[in-house]
Amino acid sequence: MAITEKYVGRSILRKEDPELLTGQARYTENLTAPGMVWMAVVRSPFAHAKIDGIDTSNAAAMPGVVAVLTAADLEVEWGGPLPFVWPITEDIKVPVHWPLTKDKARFQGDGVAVVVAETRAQAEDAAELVEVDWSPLDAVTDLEEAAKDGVVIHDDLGTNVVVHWSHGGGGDQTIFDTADVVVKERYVGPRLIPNAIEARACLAQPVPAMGEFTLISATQIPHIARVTLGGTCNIPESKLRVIAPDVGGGFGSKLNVYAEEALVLVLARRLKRAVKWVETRSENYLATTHGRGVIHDVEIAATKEGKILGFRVKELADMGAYYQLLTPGIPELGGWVYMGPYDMQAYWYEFTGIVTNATPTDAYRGAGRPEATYVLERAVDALARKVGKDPAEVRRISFVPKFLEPRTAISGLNVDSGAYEETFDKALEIAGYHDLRKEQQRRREQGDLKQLGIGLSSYIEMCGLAPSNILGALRYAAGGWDACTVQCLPDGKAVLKIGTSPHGQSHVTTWAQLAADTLGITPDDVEVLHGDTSVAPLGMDTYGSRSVSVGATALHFALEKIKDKARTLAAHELEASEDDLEFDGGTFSVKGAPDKARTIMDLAVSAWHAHNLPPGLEPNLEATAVWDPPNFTWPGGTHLCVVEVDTETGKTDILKYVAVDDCGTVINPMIVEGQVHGGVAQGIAEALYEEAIYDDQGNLMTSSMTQYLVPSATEMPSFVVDRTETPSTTNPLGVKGIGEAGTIASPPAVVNAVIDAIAHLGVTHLEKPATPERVWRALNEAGGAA
Ligand code: MCN
Repeated sequence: MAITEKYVGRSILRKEDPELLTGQARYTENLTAPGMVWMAVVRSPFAHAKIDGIDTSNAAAMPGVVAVLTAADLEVEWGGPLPFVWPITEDIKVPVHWPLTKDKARFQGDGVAVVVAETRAQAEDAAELVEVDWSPLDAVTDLEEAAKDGVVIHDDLGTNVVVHWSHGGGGDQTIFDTADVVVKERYVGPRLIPNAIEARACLAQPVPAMGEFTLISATQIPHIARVTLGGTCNIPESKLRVIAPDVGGGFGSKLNVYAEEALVLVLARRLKRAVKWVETRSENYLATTHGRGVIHDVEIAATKEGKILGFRVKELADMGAYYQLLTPGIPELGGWVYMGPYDMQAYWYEFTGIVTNATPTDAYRGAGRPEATYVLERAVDALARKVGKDPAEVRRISFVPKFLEPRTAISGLNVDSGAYEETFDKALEIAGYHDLRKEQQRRREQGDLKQLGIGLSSYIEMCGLAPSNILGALRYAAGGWDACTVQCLPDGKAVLKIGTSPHGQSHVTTWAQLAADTLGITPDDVEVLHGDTSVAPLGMDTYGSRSVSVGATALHFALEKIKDKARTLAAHELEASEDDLEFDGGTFSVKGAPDKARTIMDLAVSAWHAHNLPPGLEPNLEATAVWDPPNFTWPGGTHLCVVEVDTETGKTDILKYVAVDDCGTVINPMIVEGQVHGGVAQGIAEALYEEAIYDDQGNLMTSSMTQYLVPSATEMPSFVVDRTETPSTTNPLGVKGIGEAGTIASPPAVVNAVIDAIAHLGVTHLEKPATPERVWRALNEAGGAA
């Protein structure tokens, strides 16, 4: 008997959790290998300094030290520099990025040598004794200063201004000259430092006789790492297996291929021993990519009633000292969504990428889209103030009306579907918007010390990366497809080998729910294997909220293939025509004769013993599908934040946070809520707490959690999460991504709320993070402090 119960759409508990919650997870840091040695990296203490010489002798003499090697020593090992796969324009200038730098350090933390020793402590102690003869140079971390080329970071490029990309505009640009109202604003978005619970770690194991290597890495992208590291390290792809075991979060920072992964591989080859490296939290702050780091000049055009007509954006984006895997592609990704959910007639976006003496930037949850949403939603509030309207009203009259078929946006891409006013209305209703405005008015009139602010943020995002042909047109080196193999085993269970690589997103549970519904079994009967290029060789990994839209759709098509084959087999066994079979809940039955039936799992047994197969049918019930999406998916929604700002101290307390998102059809509501919770927490951190600060010598001042304020659960409000479901037209499941939505939507909701609380006291602008000090200063400057 097949199970007829349906699992999709239900909040079933995570299959991943028992292992994680009982300490049986396999993180890279827990893993070991026979004969393993440890690597430590010697990093530059200077942001910009010439290397006049390196003396390794003291370090080499330390107990347990196996090797001390510099860039010059390792030169012969490389097939090429570290991978950079997104040269977004033909004339982009590409800084050469080797795993260790030879001539000079270009950011604090740039690696110059490695020490390999029998233990981690021995390697780290000896690394401190590597003597580098430095000649410090002037450093530049300020974007506008760097653009002046007073200090040039890459001599061979001759400039720090490395790329200029423009969307090319959409609609009628004269609107910015003729509109009733044009509001111009400048917003500065500081760098953010990703803080996954597990820092990075990698372990390379060689099989010297075979020239083979296994790299175990805390990565989001085992498949992409395999292709690209093969090139950097001169290892044929067929000889390199990459395993991402349990990975403790990434938030985009592990969507990268790092120097340390390349280094452990070439050291394993050279030393013929397994080599391991584990990042310390301080190293994580310096050597793992940062996010954001942008300055935006924007103009929003509107009618005098506040109907938005156009948005024009010029962005400066901090690339850091080198490109990592995707660096200049990140602002470009945002370049397609600055129109948000609004029906505009004119659009312009351009950005200039600038190299600085700071850690390279790259993807950080949202990657370009939080930057876009932040400046648009801040500008919408500024516009509302200018025309004297309620910010809710300005949004409501500007939304694109509901559409259920693809619609071409002013930025030129096709949006799959959208119902922005529905999420908006729901958010306002849940929050009790009109009562909140009354309460705000009451406090204003009474001159309360604690003023109330209401912040809105309506957003869309472009995720489900991505149609390969569009990626190609955007000059990205890889495709955007994904894959899944389904094996139905004779014991009534199924195995899925999936191409995505979860690190907190619950793919094991979600994929099992989908498979269980088709196969007529329970999610517990489904084993989901991932994150190992030898087990699931086909895949493009996890980022860009793509896994459900692309990867689970590949599962859907693999299940369709299984059904097709099972139908043929069922017809054969039941001596019926395929057309006379009905399929429901994992069972084929003959129309009108429900007793004549075969479950898919019965047929898996038949396919296995192969005693009586139709001619030509292969003896297995197994299928692989590779799916390349025809479009992105476009979630949207409205977030609403209610804050209380203490006008004496500048401190903000969040009283209420309402998130109404639309990610199309939902597979597991509990997991979707969890994704929104995590994303909103990150966005609140961005809005109120987190900011990477460099001094004028390029020293990272926020180099640990004591200075870089990652909020804890106690700083978080209780979130009210709701949704609408407008199915995507991009895939047959109707799903859109949700992994980044919270981070994209929340920062402007929070900052708009803080400004809304004190705008009547003269504060109409604040930069992120809106710390108590920043708010207090702004209130004092405006003369509005209590
Ligand atoms: N889901 C669903 N129905 C939908 C959409 C999603 O049930 N319509 C559920 C599924 O369970 C799915 C999960 O939500 O497993 C996330 O799906 P999706 O939106 O496709 O996102 P990805 O799995 O591709 O995850 C990537 C995304 C990104 S880009 C970042 S950054 C991020 C994030 O997910 N980093 C995370 N969420 C994270 N969560 C954790 N715990 N840790 C991170 O590092």
